[in-house]
Amino acid sequence: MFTRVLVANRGEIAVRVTRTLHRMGVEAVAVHSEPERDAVHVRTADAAVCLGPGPVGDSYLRADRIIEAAKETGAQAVHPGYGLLSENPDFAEACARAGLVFIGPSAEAMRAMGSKIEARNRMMTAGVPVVPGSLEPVRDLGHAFATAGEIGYPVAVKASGAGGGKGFRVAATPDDLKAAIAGASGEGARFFGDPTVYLERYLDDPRHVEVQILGDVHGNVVHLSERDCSIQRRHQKLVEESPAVHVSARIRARIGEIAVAAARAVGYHSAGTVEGLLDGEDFYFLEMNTRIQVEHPVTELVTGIDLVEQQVRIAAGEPLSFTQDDVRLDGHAIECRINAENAAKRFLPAPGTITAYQEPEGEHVRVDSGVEKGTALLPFYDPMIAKLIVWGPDRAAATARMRQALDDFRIDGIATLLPFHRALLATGQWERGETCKDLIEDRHWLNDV
Ligand code: MV4
Repeated sequence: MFTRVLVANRGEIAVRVTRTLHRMGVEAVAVHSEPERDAVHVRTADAAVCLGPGPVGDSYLRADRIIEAAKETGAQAVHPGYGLLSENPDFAEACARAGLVFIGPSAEAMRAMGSKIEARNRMMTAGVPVVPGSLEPVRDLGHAFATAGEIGYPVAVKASGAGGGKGFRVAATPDDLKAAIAGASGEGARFFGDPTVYLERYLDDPRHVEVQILGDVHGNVVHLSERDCSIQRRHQKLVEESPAVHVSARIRARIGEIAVAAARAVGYHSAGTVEGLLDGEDFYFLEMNTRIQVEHPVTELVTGIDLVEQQVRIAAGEPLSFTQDDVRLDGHAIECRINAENAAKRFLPAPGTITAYQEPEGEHVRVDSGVEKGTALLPFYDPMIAKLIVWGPDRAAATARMRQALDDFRIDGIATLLPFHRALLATGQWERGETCKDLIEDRHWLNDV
């Protein structure tokens, strides 16, 4: 096992990774920007290296500085967290060249999943169901109209290099197709350097269901069941839960097997997520996320498995210590993302300084946070400052515990999503396990939270 690991991230995920490293008897090296030298994630680590000024391009995205920091401090491995450099295959390769273990999948697996068109083709070949549509890029408008006509309207237009909702448009009729392609292609070029788009059948109000998998370097792959992340605003997840509502044991077993097949198709090792759409009983592969995800704690609370510990053990070459049959689901877990945003003002980011901070406590209440009283929120970074995660024997009990914990959570000095979550979890739509799409995108009740 490693004796020192560099955590190449900030905020709550850096704190959370460090906590597991310490429990495993491994030292953690933090990295930070100049304005974050006193941040929680720096203080909890055993050593820290300053990367540069506040903007991520000058600090947390400086792969060269991070690798230098790991070498200087005697770390043997690098944990990238999520976002930032976590899905950058060039960074994973640069780590390897410097003699550092990248705690994540191979660069090849990341590249294979990075192109959505390539991923769709690989999955088709592996027998994994994908959303019906084209398996090739749109060549020109004439080709697009012909393909969309075969698929049938409405069609989804998606950028191949995209992920997480950028570069996604819907054409309800042929009249919308040209603009939808221009929109998706423009975003693909702008955000991912690739204007290539492809077409899928548009599913009306599907559920966003994703399966957590773990693979080791010896070829063992298991799934840890699914999460439902259907409650989103503009593709930003707000609430996640496990297990998914309205998923029977039979469907769970089937989508779990699909996810394991998807992971095997790219020789995947480490923790990964197979993201899909659930339309009635039909599950379709969308994309694979090759990192630890923000919402991983809900899976930890229903399986009792520490996913970061598993990532570290896998990176150290250990085989998985359990099989699929050993994975047991117990109860229900919910996570609310606590963003520094004002829901009443169209989720406008709310910078400022935290003047009072009191976390809820109690059995089966977990807070993963990277802030404290006095923390100044800087415009360069992710507005998600904490995650509130609870467990209960069933969904209703978990909901009741979450509502109490939301009431007990006090954050002063900035606007947060606490009032939004309190209001959302009190609705009948949440109680019935609906997707809450209409409730979040454009409802008047948000003006009061
Ligand atoms: C879709 C879809 C409907 N039909 N694809 C794209 C990015 C991913 N994160 C969600 N995406 C969707 N892709 C087809 N062919 C609907 C969505 C979608 C969505 C799905 C489930 C729950 C919430 C959603 C919010 C926005 C978009």
